Amino acid sequence: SNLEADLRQGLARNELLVHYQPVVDHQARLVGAEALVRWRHPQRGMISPGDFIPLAEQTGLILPLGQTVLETACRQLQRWGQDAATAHLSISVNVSARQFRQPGFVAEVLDTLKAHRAEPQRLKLELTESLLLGDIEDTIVRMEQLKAQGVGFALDDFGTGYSSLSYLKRLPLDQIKIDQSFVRDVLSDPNDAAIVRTILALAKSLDLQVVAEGVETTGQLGFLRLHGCEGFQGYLFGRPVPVEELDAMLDPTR
Ligand code: G
Ligand code: G
Ligand code: MN
Ligand code: NA
Repeated sequence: SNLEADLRQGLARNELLVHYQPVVDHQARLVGAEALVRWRHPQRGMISPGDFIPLAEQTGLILPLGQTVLETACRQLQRWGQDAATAHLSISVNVSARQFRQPGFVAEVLDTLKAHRAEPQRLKLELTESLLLGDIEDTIVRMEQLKAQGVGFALDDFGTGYSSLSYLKRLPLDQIKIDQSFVRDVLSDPNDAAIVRTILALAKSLDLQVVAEGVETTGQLGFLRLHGCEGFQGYLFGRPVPVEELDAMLDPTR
């Protein structure tokens, strides 16, 4: 398709860039950021990933695209690592199934960390429940290989997929991210409130960190905190922004 040729060219011309959305703790302190890819198309302007990630997955362009995002994130981790004020920050990177299943994935991630002198402990990979539907043994092996070097894992969009609770127990996860669709109406929809409370209790009993996504109001934040949530992401704390804007939020004098 037209868009496919455009995307191929866009990758070659460095039109893909990464924005960062803040992730904060229970005291609203910045603990890290999620890397979210953007495409600055020369004619169409900024294109959001929802409009090209599916195409990238179909065509295999997700492999070079994913590698570009990973390199950008590792470069940023190395920069933050140089400064005591930012050395604690982590970056979460979304990983597509096709990327994760490619034979060289583990080596590619470790090589990229090493090449950019980024600390593996500061990198989190976000997997989705649909990715877990594949070969579970293979998934665990890959995760363990990366975890052995310090890389962390989050289960993204939690609650929207089909992952069974036995998977959740077997996988070496560090964190689950409550999907924003449950957070949106958590104050008005008793079902969403029950789901969110259940996810938080489950995470606690499995000793998993939780990040609630799509937090837009102090009311939602209050509910989440009341039920033990300790990590938050959403417009209340900040939209995805270029890294310069995130740095300015950290230190307004810089
Ligand atoms: O950023 P946005 O606000 O529009 O993201 C839309 C979707 O695109 C999300 O589901 C997100 O997980 C996905 N996405 C964003 N960046 C990346 C990326 O670098 N790799 C993959 N695989 N998905 C991404
Ligand atoms: O699917 P994933 O969770 O990786 O992607 C996060 C998506 O959610 C991105 O598209 C991001 O722009 C969007 N997002 C982040 N915070 C908020 C928020 O507070 N409200 C809404 N509506 N969307 C958000
Ligand atoms: Mn995500
Ligand atoms: Na999500």
